[in-house]
Amino acid sequence: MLRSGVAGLVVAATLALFSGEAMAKEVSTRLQVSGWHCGGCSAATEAALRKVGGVKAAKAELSQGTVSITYDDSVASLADLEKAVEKAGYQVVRK
Ligand SMILES: [Cu+2]
Repeated sequence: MLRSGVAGLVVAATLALFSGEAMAKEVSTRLQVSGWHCGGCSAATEAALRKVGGVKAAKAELSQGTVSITYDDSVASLADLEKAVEKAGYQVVRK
């Protein structure tokens, strides 16, 4: 009785974990950034973005002047990402 109760709890916790993951909405965006001069600039921008809550990945393309970001849009907004880029000292080019 006790044993099956514990097993049931473990199953419930596992299910909750999986459903929580399925509910997180991951979206990707690419921002055009100006003000980069070298790889240090793009790396600093990536690092700043990765510190934003909800951001899963940030990958800068120095030659393109872009940074691709994957984030959970129930946690972070596009405005949060732009703010992080600007706080790092660069500008987001809005098309
Ligand atoms: Cu630089």
